[in-house]
Amino acid sequence: MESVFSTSKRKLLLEIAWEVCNQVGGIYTVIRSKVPAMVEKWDDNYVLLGPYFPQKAAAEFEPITDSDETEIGQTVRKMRQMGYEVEYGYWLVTGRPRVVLFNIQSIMPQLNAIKAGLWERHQLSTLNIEELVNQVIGFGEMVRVFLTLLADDHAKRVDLCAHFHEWMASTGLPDLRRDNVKIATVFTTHATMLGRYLAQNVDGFYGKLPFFDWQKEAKNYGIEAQATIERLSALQCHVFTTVSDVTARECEVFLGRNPDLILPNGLNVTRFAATHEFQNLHVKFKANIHEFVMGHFFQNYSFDLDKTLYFFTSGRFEFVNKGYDLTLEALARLNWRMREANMDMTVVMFMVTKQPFRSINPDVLHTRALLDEIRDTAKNIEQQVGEKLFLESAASSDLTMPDLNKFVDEYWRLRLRRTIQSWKTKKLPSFVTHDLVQEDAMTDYIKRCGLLNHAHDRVKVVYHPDFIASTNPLFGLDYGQFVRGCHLGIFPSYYEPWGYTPLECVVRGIPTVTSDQSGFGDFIMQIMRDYENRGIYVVNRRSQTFNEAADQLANILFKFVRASQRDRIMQRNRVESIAEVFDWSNLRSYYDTAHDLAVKRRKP
Ligand code: G6P
Ligand code: 1S3
Repeated sequence: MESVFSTSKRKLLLEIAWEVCNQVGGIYTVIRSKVPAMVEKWDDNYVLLGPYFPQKAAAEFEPITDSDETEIGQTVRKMRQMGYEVEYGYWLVTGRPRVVLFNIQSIMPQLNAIKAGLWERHQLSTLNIEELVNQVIGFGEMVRVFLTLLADDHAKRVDLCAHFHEWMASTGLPDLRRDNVKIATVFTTHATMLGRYLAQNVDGFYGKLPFFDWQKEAKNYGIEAQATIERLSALQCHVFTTVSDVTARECEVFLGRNPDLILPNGLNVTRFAATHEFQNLHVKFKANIHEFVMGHFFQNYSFDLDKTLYFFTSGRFEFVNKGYDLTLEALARLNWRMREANMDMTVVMFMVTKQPFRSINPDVLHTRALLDEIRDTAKNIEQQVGEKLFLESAASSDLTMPDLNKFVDEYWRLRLRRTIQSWKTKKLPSFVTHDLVQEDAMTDYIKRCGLLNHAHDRVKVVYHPDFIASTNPLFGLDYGQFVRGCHLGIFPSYYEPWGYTPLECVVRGIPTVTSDQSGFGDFIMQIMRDYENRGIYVVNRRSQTFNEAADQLANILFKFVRASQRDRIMQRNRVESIAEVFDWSNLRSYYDTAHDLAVKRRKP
């Protein structure tokens, strides 16, 4: 599509998000991974605006100290002269774009006046809002001031387009339109607040969707301010977009406008020149997971690690929305079917999320430490035997193999025996790795469906209530490495506007389960026919009951555990080969269309 930006003027694109230099969730991934593709097209004419949190920014922000006479540099100076605290510099991520970060504290004294104005002009009620919404309003106002100054001074010479992500960035948008500021606006919602709450709390949410009264529900859940900001932004921007057709269906009901465009999410995909390299990484990181599994389970009973598969799920603790209930239900059915079929395979399922905990469970840490001790002792014995065998062999004229036992001295024999003795226990391997502050829906469901890690269970469960990070002593892997070490990612979400987790498996060559109620699953069904053959399984949660969907998922898993190693290797190759579809160099074009359309609508 040919750009509609006027040819004589330079173009400047600003993207605004609460998660610029401030990682909270999925929007950070969208913005950060997209930077290289944006910079490739826009070069210096691409700038990001975000909030300034010194501790978070310290690691990824570098200030520009030289005098800067660009439009952005001039506007930053002007705002500072007005008394606002504004940081201006580079975001130290691949692509190194310019960023302007607003210190919200510097506008807080004016907060009440800003809120009164929002009520007067837009009937936005901010009574009893939580602290986060106060901060968001402060941020939105600073963004509004900045864009107004920028447009007043430079719109004659530069075509401006501002792209707002989510309500947390857009409280200033309605006033930009009201004041007729010369800037084209795009608003992308990455979910709807009401959808998120209602899907989690109302049975049969999708069937009831057309009949919800947004105002009544917003009041009911105490999210009037958030829902109203979302609605005002959707209604008043030049171009309204969301991340999937799935979320588009909610927009009309909750926000009163159908999205103009769908902007699917991508990643910055780097592929290896030789395919065996990612397969080798799978083997390498699987070895770390083997270590954890040995430490965790083998103190009580053992199983063949060559016949063990690692499944996992990961995401925020939205038990129903993320489909953790369905996953556990299907695993219980899989366990039963594997036992019935007398299978000698073992599945270890990692449920990775974030819940309040006091510390890693001391027993789990202790058994892990004892396993390390056994390894050290074995190494010492190996060294001792090796040296003595060498000396005896060199000195001997006898060709028979000496008795190796006599090379191990009493000290090491005893030490090995004692460590093994204190390691072995009759206690069942715990299904949760941390000492939780309180039991939760996950522990309840695990107990209810009897996945308690008995020796006879073919499916074992490890609930890890903390996100995976390389500093974590249990695995010593970062999240990407952990994904590579596993065999299958399971994400049959019930509410998921897009869902990066299955895509993060695909780009690492790991097969994955998603659902037709997730934006990613819906998208893959639209663009690909043989997705299942390629290692992307889509659970039907749109027209099936919970019970039917659990059966479908159990069937998928059962088929997966019966596949041969050769089949798994080939499937990993096939899934990895589609990664490029999701590279931003391909998906950026959706954003280009949105920006072109916004400018066209601002000055038809
Ligand atoms: C990769 C390696 C193979 C290895 C296999 C294990 O493909 O290149 O050498 O045998 O992974 O696969 P599995 O599915 O059993 O973990
Ligand atoms: C949202 O983050 P979430 O996990 O709260 O935005 C993400 C990026 O668009 C999206 O992947 C996810 O489904 C949404 O829910």
